[in-house]
Amino acid sequence: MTQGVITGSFERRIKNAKMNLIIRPPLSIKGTIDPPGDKSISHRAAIIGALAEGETRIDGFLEGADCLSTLKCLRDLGVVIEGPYDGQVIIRGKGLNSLKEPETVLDAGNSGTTMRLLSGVLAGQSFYSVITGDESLRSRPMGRVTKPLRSMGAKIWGRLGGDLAPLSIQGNSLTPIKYTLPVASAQVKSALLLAGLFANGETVITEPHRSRDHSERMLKAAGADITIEDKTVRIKGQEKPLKPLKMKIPGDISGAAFFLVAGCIVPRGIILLKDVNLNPTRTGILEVLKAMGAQITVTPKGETSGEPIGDIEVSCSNLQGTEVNGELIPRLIDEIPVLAVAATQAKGKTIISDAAELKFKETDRISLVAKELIKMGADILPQPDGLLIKGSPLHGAVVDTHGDHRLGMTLAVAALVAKGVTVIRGAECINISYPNFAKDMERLGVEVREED
Ligand code: SPQ
Repeated sequence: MTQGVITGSFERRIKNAKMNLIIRPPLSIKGTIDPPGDKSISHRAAIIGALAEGETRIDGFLEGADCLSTLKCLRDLGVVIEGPYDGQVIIRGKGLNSLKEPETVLDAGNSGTTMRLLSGVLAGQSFYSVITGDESLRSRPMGRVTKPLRSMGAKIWGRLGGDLAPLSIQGNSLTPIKYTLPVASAQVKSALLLAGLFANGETVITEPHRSRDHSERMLKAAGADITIEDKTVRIKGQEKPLKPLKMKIPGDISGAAFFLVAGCIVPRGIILLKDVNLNPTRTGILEVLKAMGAQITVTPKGETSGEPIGDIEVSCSNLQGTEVNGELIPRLIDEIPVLAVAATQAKGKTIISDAAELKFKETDRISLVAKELIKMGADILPQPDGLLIKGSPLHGAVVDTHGDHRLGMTLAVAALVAKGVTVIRGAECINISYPNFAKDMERLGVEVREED
C-alpha cells in the first residue's frame, strides 16, 4: 500500500497503474486552488500551433493524459515539439501543408477531442493515416464527424460504416459545405473548421445552440478568415500561413467545477479558485449554482490569450433544487456529473433534461453517475435525456470510476459530504484531465489516501 498522493502521481500517469482513492469526509475545507490549464484550449493550442508557420509558445499547458495524446499524435505527424516542461510547450510549426504521413497508427488514447479534431485536419492532407484510441474511445460515435467530412470530399473508413474508430483516412482535396449540426458540439464544429482551412471556398457551420468557441477565438487570432454571427461560423480556405501564437492557457472551469461544488456543500467550506476561464460558452455551471443559491463571487481579471479570466470565491451555501435544460446544456455538459452531487445536497428536486449527449462521453454519464451515487445513498433517477435528483444525505461506499475521469472526481466530491469512508476504485483515470486533483484536495485539508 502506498500513501501520499503527491509522490506517486507522475509515475502513475506514465504507467497508468490501477489506483484507488480513499476519502474521509473533512470537518471543513478551506484554501486556494490554481485549477489546471484548460483541456479544450490546450488541445487546440497544440493543433493550431502545428499548422501555423513559426514558433508557438504555450504556458500552462494541461499535462493530463488527453492533451499528452494530442502532442504524441502531432509528433507522429512529424511536428517538432519541445516539452511539456512544467506546463511549457514550444511547437515549431512549418505551415498548413507540413504534416508528414505517420509511420504508425495515431493513438488518441481516451481523448474524443484529439480524435475528432485531428480527423478534420487529416481529411485535408495529401497522405494516408489511421487513428485509434482506447476501449472507451473506440466505442464513441464518430459518424458525427465522418459524415460531414465525407460530404466535403474526405475519404474516411471505420467500423460500422465509419461510425467507430479505428478511423482510416486518405487525405483528399476538400470542398466547402454548409452544414447544420443536429446537436451542439464543439468537437464536430472544430473538426469542420479545421477541415475548412484546407477547403477551396467558404465552409458554413450552424449549431442549434452555441457550444464552446475556443477554436474560433484561436483561429481568428492566428489570422484565419473566420466570422461568427449568432450560431453560425464561417471559415474560408486558408491562403496565407497561420501566425504562431504566444499563449497562456487559463484555468479549466470544468476542473474548477469540482471545487465549486465542494465549496458549496461542505460545512463552513470556503475556496478561492484563481485565474479560471470565464468564457461565456463555458460558464453555465456558475449560472446554475447561483440559481440554486450558491454564494459565489466572481472577480474578472481581464483576458489571457483572447479568453476572459477571473478569480472565483465560493463558500458553503443552502442550495435549492433547480431545472437545467436547453441552451445551458452545451455550456455545462461536462459539469453535469458534479452538478448532480450538488443536487443531492439541495432542498427539493433538480431536473436535468435535454442532455442525452451525456450517454456518448467517456462512459454513459447518465446511467453511471446515477448507478454510483445510488451506492452512496443518493435519490437519483436516470432519464433518457438527463437526471432527476432529490436532496438526500449520502453515506460512504465502495464506488467505481468505470475509467471516467469526471465520474472519479464527482465521486470524490460526493465523498466529502458522505457519512463514513468512501473508496473510489479506478481513480488513476483522474490523470486524464486533472493530474493534481488529489493533491489539491489535500491542500484544502481533505484526508485523501492512495491505495495500489
Ligand atoms: O475529449 P473528450 O474525451 O470528449 O472530453 C470531454 C470531457 O469530459 O473531458 C467529453 F467527454 O469533453 C468534451 C466536451 O464534452 C471536450 C470538448 C472540446 O474540447 O471540444 C467538447 C465537448 O464535447 P462535444 O461533443 O459537446 O463537442
